[in-house]
Amino acid sequence: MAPKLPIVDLRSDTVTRPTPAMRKAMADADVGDDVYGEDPTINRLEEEAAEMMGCEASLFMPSGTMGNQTALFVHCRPGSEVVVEARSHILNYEMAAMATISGLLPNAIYTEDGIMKAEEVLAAIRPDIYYYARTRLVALENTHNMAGGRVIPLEVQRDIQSVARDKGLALHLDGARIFNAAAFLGVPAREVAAGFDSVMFCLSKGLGAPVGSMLCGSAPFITEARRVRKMLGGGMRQAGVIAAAGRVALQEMVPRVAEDNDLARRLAEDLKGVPGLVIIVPPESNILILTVGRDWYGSEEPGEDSRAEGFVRRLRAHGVLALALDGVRVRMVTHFDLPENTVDRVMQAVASVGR
Ligand code: TLP
Repeated sequence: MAPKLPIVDLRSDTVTRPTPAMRKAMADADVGDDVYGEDPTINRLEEEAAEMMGCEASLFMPSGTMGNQTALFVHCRPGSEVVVEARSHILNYEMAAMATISGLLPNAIYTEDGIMKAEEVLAAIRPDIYYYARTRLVALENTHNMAGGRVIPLEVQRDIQSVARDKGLALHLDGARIFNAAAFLGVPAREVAAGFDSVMFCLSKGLGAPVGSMLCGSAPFITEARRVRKMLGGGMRQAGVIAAAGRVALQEMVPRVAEDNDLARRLAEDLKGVPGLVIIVPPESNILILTVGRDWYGSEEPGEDSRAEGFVRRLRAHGVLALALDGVRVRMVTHFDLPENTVDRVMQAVASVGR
């Protein structure tokens, strides 16, 4: 591994740098033109990813967003609806792509904890009356990023899948951090991926690859997805140089994501004793979201516009980076590229910024 970052960068698990093994694999990669299907490293990565998800085939994507949006485009027709949880990434952080690219409307279900129940999904599905849009797809997010990294239990997924199947809907999983979910549940990732028509997961989040996500599904689905990826400008050429890092990510980094989940849990244990900070849910994976109390971290300084931003700015002065999500919520995400003493560093920083 490269020397640990001197700062404690908890803004996201996307901030990790490729490991020495990844850099070596990148330098040594066999490559070809992937638009002709001739990049051997990409072809191997696609086989390995499909196998891990228990799918027939997979496709190397430049980003998770392109993976999700390609899946929606292939599964749906313009003018139809997609059932999503209200805080999902697909709805909130993909620049309205489902509307602009695929002509889709979200049908958002508001939940307390980020976990939709089968009855709620059933109630959201439009009846077959001519003046309604057709509901075409249900998308789940596991782990659920903005719900504090919550893991959707497998039985909840199965219940939703059975409702969706019954109604003839397609099912997509945004599994950007599927390996963190699998580690929490103590099952192989293919069990979390089971029962979906398509699954997207990221190589560039907790697994440390510099670029890339995988879209997995049946062979006919992936054939279509390959066309859509090209249409979106995502056809890549000798991208085996980056796929090589993705292969190392799958081989070497998957087994260790449980450590990231554990670090988030230990961080929460210590932070929950701090007055003025409330952890929204005990972390199940590598994401921790807390709310910042006004009395403790409210700012009198000019130009500071929110407690969360004020808190984050003060932490930064102590070498700890976190992400202000809105006026009151702050996110911290654990990953392998953090120093050994991360919990101590965070606690020291928090102690020095308090009232
Ligand atoms: N999430 C990123 C940012 O977009 C906020 C992060 O730091 O968490 N699905 C989920 C659940 C995600 O969390 C993300 C990225 C994506 C999809 C999109 O992946 P990319 O960034 O590769 O397009």
